[in-house]
Amino acid sequence: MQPHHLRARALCVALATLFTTLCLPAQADHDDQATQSRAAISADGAWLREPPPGAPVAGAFLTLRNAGAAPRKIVALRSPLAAQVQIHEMKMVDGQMRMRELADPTVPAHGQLAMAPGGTHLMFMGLTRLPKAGETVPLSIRFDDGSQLELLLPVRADAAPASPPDAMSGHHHG
Ligand SMILES: [Cu+2]
Repeated sequence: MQPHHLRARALCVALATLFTTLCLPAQADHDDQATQSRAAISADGAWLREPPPGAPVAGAFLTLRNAGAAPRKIVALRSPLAAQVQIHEMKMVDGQMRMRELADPTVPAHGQLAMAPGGTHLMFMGLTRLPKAGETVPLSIRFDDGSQLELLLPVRADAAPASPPDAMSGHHHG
């Protein structure tokens, strides 16, 4: 009898997960925040900086929080807006702020991975078109446990550059 019980419980969990997944998009329409699936990871404060005309890249920012007891590694980032999406970190090299791809981006257990202007950020590279302030851009983040986060990033103009000259405008890659 024991295996039977276990199976029934597993089904319950599966249905609960499905229900949550089905419910969330409606909510997302209201607050244009993250739509998330079964991951223990959630995202907030997500936005994409409206790039200047002709820019090949756009920066985006968000905070990923991990409610789980295991660290979650990001294994893939995808958006219809860009040929490639990477996570970059800022490093001071020879007195110059440079950015480079973050190796093994991970959201620590019961911790967070914060991305904000001037620091670690998402870089949309090879833009397929120029996003405009007011629209939203889809981004999907896949983790090493197979879970996936589907986000809609509002595009915002960078109203007040906090620290001119903004390190982001340099865009030194490599
Ligand atoms: Cu970058």
